[in-house]
Amino acid sequence: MNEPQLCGMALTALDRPSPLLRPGNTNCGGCGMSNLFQMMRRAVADRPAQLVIPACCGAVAAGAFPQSAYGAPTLLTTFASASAAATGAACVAQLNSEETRVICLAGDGGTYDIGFASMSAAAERNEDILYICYDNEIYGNTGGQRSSATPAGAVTTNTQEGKPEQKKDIMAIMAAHRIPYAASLSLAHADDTMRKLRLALDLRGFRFLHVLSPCPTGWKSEPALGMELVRLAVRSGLFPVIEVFDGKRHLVNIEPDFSDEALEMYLSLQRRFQRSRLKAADLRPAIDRHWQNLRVLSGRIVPARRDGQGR
Ligand SMILES: Cc1ncc(C[n+]2csc(CCOP(=O)(O)OP(=O)(O)O)c2C)c(N)n1
Ligand code: SF4
Ligand SMILES: [Mg+2]
Repeated sequence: MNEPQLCGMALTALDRPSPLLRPGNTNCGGCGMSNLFQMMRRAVADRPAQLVIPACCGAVAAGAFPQSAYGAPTLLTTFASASAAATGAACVAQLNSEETRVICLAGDGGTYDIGFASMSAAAERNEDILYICYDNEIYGNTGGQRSSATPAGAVTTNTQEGKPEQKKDIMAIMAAHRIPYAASLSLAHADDTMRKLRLALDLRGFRFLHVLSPCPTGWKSEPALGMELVRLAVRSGLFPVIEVFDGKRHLVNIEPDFSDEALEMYLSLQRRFQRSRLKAADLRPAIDRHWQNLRVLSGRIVPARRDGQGR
């Protein structure tokens, strides 16, 4: 008997029948993760690839078996087992002398919180995995609870007055694992993002990419404004676009202008910050401290500010 036609589902890492994430999936309009997949598709091109996705909106987007929105073989896992499953897939590819890129795609909940232990362990073992965290700063799939990636002041379903704690610095945490490559990606800066995606796909060992991923549903923002929000986050210095090689060599890829106007705009375009009435001046000291540290790490002299305080 013939095998059933699995509705165009990719069966091997060499299959690339259609986009990595097909249209008509369940993602909300304006979802940053959908944009990321369009860029990943172009970066992956004809490289053999396999996806590993723990619980998150990306897992729901796959749809119900035997259909799949993904144009690559996809393993959906529990939070805790994603990096372990990706390790297994990478080992099998190596044993079979296959060039398969194993891409683990997880949300901030799966990365910063619930899947952190196995992700950290895979990074420490330097497994041959490209791990991509799309960070919408919320547990989006379960209705919008806080994660440790949620920024201070953001209202979520379980931080009704705005989250009191700061966002974790995941790039510093991953750099401390001394993995071959860690980079933060701005979806609004396509050239830089495509370069980093291709580089990360071709490197070996554990590579970590951190993507700020607009979520109109959780951020209470207009779906059409996602890329503008990312641009404002980068311009204001809120989201540093950097890369770190072997946990040592730090490079700043996009220089912000540290505009308070951009920061105000970023806050005002998202209703999640409305209740805490956050202003640029509330965030600026922490942004300055973070950049001061990045300047030291990247070996750049800290330029004096006009007010003489240095940045
Ligand atoms: C161990 C465990 N705890 C909780 C859940 C419920 N759960 C499913 S998806 C999700 C949120 C995931 O958030 P994130 O990883 O940021 O992805 P997003 O939904 O934002 O895309 C949660 C809490 C679960 N599936 N397993
Ligand atoms: S809830 Fe947010 S992350 Fe999830 S599909 Fe919708 S826009 Fe995307
Ligand atoms: Mg999330």
